Formats: sequence, structure tokens, C-alpha cells
Amino acid sequence: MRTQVAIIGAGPAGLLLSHLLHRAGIAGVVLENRSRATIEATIRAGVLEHGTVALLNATGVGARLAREGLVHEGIELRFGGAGHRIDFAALTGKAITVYPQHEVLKDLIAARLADGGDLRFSVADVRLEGVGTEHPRVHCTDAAGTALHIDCDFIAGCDGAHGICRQAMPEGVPREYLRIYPFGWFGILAEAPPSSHELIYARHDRGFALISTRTPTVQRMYFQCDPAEPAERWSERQIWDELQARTAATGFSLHEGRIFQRGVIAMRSFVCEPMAHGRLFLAGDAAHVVPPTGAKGLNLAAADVALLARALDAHYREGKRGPLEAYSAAALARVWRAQHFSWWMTSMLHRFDEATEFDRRRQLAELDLVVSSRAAATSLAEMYVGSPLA
Ligand code: RFL
Ligand code: PHB
Repeated sequence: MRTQVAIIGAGPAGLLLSHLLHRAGIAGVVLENRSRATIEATIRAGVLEHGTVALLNATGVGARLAREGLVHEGIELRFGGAGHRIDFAALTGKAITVYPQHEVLKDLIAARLADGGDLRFSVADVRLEGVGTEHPRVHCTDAAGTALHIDCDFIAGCDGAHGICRQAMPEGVPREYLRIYPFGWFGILAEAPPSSHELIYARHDRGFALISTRTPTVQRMYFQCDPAEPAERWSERQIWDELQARTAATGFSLHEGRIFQRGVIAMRSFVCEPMAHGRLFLAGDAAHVVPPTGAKGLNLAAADVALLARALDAHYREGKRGPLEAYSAAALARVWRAQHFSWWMTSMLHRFDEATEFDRRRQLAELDLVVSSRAAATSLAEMYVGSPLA
């Protein structure tokens, strides 16, 4: 088989890239090792930046998002038992949209299939060959057990944090930066009405908590926990007690309900630099991971592939190599800014066991500055809503 771009991974990065390339008249195939049903049912991120929403709308996959997405014009920072609103609309003129990642994936998969896209789910043993040459190849076994050999011009490594593409770079070429946080997030989905019309990021001496939402009847919440915590060990009562304690504020009541999904997420910051080698281009979690406190993971994946699709378009349409050569540096500029923001939100809102009383007071002073200085609040708001995509 021969194609222009072989895309490894059908997460947000791979599917959106496939969609953008199709719109530019560039042929591709997507190879994904999980099944379509699994992908469409995996619960992950929920916040779409202004620019991500604009890109989905501009490329014809925003209809359901426009109907079902929840537009939020601010968030609340809660500490010392009181809430403080960061007003995105007033500070930036922009908003974010709460719309689950797997719903974005459903919309992209439906659009690709309607456009006759070549998506191969449940493939196994994906292997890359010759990424440093002019003739890269991808080998795998498809869902029916047939061996596939794909000659292509380029490979897009969109296979997430645990993928194989990054390893196809020669040893010693990529430099990797890693920070592991000494805590995780306990995440739940519960059948309950919303407790707040905007997200609440709460800092408490017991640890961080986040109140998010999904639909008028389903809520998403998280609280800081031991990263090795077995999620089953917590009773529903213990979970609600922890969330209640950490989000308590005058006049606020957290609505409880049946918890039907739970899991513990590890927290780390990771960057692989450069994000390209020869004819292999990495995008999304394959190249970088952020802790979820800044809601940037999915949005960074979208930003990467917007750049990559434009660079590939310049290559095929105008024979220009420059944008592809500039891809890694351009993507990394945004990645490092998001790394900083995600680390900063994490450090400002979480409990660190080794923290001294001085650290605790400094953390509260930082929050106090963010909610009382318009300049500081604007900085947070600008990063949260995100800058425009390519
Ligand atoms: P993805 O979504 O991980 O997609 C990669 C895809 O590649 C497939 N794959 C392979 N396919 C073929 N061959 C191989 N050898 C392969 N190896 C892997 C995988 O099956 C998968 O389908 O990466 P992508 O596209 O870069 O998108 C990134 C986002 O998914 C990610 O940044 C966010 O979801 C991160 N994240 C969260 N971000 C937030 O902003 N807010 C959140 O609440 C949030 N929760 C989460 C998360 C990530 C999680 N992970 C990775 C475990 C919760 C979890 C549990
Ligand atoms: C979510 O709704 O899942 C969510 C929202 C904001 C975050 C992380 C996750 O920072």
C-alpha cells in the first residue's frame, strides 16, 4: 500500500490531523491499536480552548459541539473557604467550552468515515522503518490478521505518551525532560445536577479539588490523591466527604449522586525535543504531557496538528520545505508556555507534603495576588482560554 501521510494513533491529534489533511487534499491512513468502541468510550479531558473550538467549527466538525458544548466565560478559584471568579470574557473577550474529548473523537471519526477516510482500528505490532530516509515505511497487522506494509512520504506519530513512534528516533537524538509529581487525581463521574455554573479549582489544606461538569445530569470531579491509590478502596461516602471538605464555602452546596465511573490519573510534565526527525513528525502526547490542572493536553494536540497540517500543505502545494523544518521549534514554543502554565497552576493549587508553613503562606499569597490584581488575573485568563491556532 502507498499513501502520502501515515498517521499512527486515532486520538485527538491523529484524527484531527487526518481530517485537516483530507481538507487540504492530502491522502493518509490512520493506524490505531484500540477498537473504535474503546476510543469512543474512554473518559479524558473536557475543556476546549477558544482556538480549538474555532478550528473545529471552521473545518466543519463543530455542529454537535455548538449544540451540546457548554460555554464558560470564567472559572472560580476557591481558597480559604471563599470563591473568587476569574472573568475570561471581561479579561480576554474569550471563553472556553466544556465538551468531552471522546465526543470530539466521535465527531471526527464520523466526519472521516463520511468523507471516505481510511481509518484502521484494532491494528497490532505497528513498526516504523527508515524515518531518517526519503522513503519511510510502516508495517503492522490489521484487525483481520493481515500484514500491511505502507510506503509513505511522511509519518505522523500521534500515538500518545506510551506510543512507539518516539522510540523510532535514533538513540541520543531526542532530549527528554520529565517531572513526576508526588500526587495524582482521583476522578469521578456522578449522576447529579451541576453544583456550579463554572469550574471550581479549589485549594485546601487537605489537597486540591476540581468541580467540573459534563451535562445537566452528569458531573465530573477530581481530588488530589496518592498516585498509587487503588480507586476501588474508596467508598462513595468517603469520596463525597473528601470533595465536600475541600470545596466547602459559605452559601455553597455540592450536589451528590451515584458515582458511575472512577479512576486515578498520574501527574507528570514531559517534553521530547525536537518533535521531528527526518520524515517522522510527533504531535500531541507522543511528544509532550502536561498535568491536567491547566486543561491543556487536548488543546496542545490540536495546536500541534494545526501547525503540522499547514506545513504539509505548504510542502505538497508549493514544494516548500521550510514550514516542515520549522514545525518542531514552532510547536515547542507553545508547548513550553503550556508546560509552564500547567506546572504553575499545579504548584499553586496542590498540597505538597514537604511544604513548610512558609510555603503554605506563600502559596496563599500567590492565589491572593491572582484574584486581586487585574494584571495577574488577565495573565491566567489569557493562558487558560489559549492563543489562536495556526
Ligand atoms: P491520545 O489521546 O493518547 O491518543 C493516542 C492514540 O494512539 C494509540 N496508540 C497506538 N496506535 C497504534 N499503534 C501503537 N503502537 C499505539 N500506541 C498508542 C492509542 O490507543 C490512542 O488512541 O493522544 P493525543 O491524540 O496526543 O491526545 C492527547 C490527549 O488525549 C491528552 O493530552 C489528554 O486527554 C490528557 N488528559 C487530560 N487532559 C486535560 O486537559 N484534562 C483532563 O481531564 C485530562 N484527563 C488525560 C486525562 C489523559 C489521560 N491519560 C493519557 C491516561 C485522563 C487520562 C486518563
Ligand atoms: C474536566 O472536565 O475533565 C477537566 C476540566 C478542567 C481541567 C481538567 C479536567 O483542568
